[in-house]
Amino acid sequence: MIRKVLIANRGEIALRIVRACQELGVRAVAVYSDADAQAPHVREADEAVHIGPAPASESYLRGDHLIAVAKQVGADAVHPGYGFLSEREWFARAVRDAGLVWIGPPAEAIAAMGSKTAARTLAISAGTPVVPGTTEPLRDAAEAAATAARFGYPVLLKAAAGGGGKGMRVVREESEIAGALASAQREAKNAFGDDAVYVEKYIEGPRHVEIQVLADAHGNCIALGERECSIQRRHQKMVEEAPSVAVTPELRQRMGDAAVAAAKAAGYVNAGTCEFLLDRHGNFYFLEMNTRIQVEHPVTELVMGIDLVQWQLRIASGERLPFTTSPEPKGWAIECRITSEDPANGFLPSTGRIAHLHLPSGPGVRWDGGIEVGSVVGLSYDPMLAKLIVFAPTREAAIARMERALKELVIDGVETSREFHLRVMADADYRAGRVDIQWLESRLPTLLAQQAPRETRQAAAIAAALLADRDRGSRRTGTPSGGSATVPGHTNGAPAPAGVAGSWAQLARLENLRRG
Ligand code: MV4
Repeated sequence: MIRKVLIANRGEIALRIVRACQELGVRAVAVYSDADAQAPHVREADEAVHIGPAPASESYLRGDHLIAVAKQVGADAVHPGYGFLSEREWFARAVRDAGLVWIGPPAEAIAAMGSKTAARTLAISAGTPVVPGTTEPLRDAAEAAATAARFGYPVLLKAAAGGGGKGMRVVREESEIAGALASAQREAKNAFGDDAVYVEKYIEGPRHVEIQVLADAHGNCIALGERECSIQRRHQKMVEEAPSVAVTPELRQRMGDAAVAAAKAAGYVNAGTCEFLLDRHGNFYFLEMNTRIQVEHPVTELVMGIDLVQWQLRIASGERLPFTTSPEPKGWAIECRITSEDPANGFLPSTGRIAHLHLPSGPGVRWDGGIEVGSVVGLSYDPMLAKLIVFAPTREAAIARMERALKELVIDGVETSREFHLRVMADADYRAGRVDIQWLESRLPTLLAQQAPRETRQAAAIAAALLADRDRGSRRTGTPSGGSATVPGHTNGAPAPAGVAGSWAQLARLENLRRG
């Protein structure tokens, strides 16, 4: 049995893991850099250990140090979260070699899925459909041309060690292939220290649909339905849903079986995700397997009614899965990744101190966050501040609920993606489910044109903060200081002095604007 877990991560996922530990009666040990001394994941954990300066390379990425800390505090297991060291084979191995339980898949499964060509070979051996293409690296331009001709243009050159789109080149005709091969190899060498590049048929305009799997150490492996992840920009997902409008129960069954077969071929244990491309004709192709808990896991939790992070701990403790067949999703869940980025400014990361924060709540709303008032948002880590997740009986109701929750949300102090997410929710294509992996980037001009100027948005957030503060003040004193302003949700009391009342009215107009 696991009694104490060291959480080798930060932010919202560290807090998410703390919560799972506490509900299971397991002690949670947080670690923190200089930048995170006051962070919520540190305060909520049962213990916390300082691990170094802000740069991740000197704190959250120091694997050997993290293992030493785990031993020191008497932890018996390590949870890596996502990002950082979560998919480093050597770290999983070092944790195991230190006599600690690794809350994740075996190091061998991480290694097998780490190489895209090895993952393709495994999938093929399991009978899981992959995109037509090769599994051997290309030797030269002549071989590239011959192979591309065999599969037919357009083709996609991909780095064998790849991921995140690095070392990838679309080639539409033979005249481009030599140049594309050279640049893909150069980029792959720089990014991964390995210049191996192979060929796939290029699939035009597919959706990105992934299947959650859960495997125990006793040979049971089940699929937990799909997530629709097509709404992404530069390989960063912005909105995820479960289920997908494009997946029928029959397709879900086939994709689930294919994912389970691939996971079993890799000797997979714990939570993992098989990524697929789904084309317009309903054909699906295995791309790769993510050997970690993913950012978007909550949408699966909500429609499947299970706690994936708790199951990660239970599986690592040797528990058996209680089901042998895949459950069907119930209802609809949508997640918006709330980032400290300014969509109006090329999604430039925004920094600052959270001055005011009002979190949405009410029916079907979940906030997985890592910030609070006073949090300093810097540039040392990923700009994702939190995930806003909603759950409702139908997709239409879930979209309405997300719009309502985004309107309730106030973050003052940094630029965020909140308004942008409101525009996505209002978009006709999005509402009709007409999206693919190119949709968001092609729709950006339209979505950005609807955005209010930055000054207006900032002023509106400040207005919300002032109105909230006024309402708190009137509750404390029992003598409302408000004026004649009427804002839904903001009760106003007795008339205020004339000049002040006018200011409140202006603030109220700004607040209405903020709510879209
Ligand atoms: C593809 C593809 C089209 N055809 N493979 C992007 C990163 C890596 N995980 C695989 N990727 C893709 N592989 C073939 N044969 C299109 C993409 C792709 C993509 C995939 C999933 C989610 C977002 C994407 C954005 C651009 C390209």
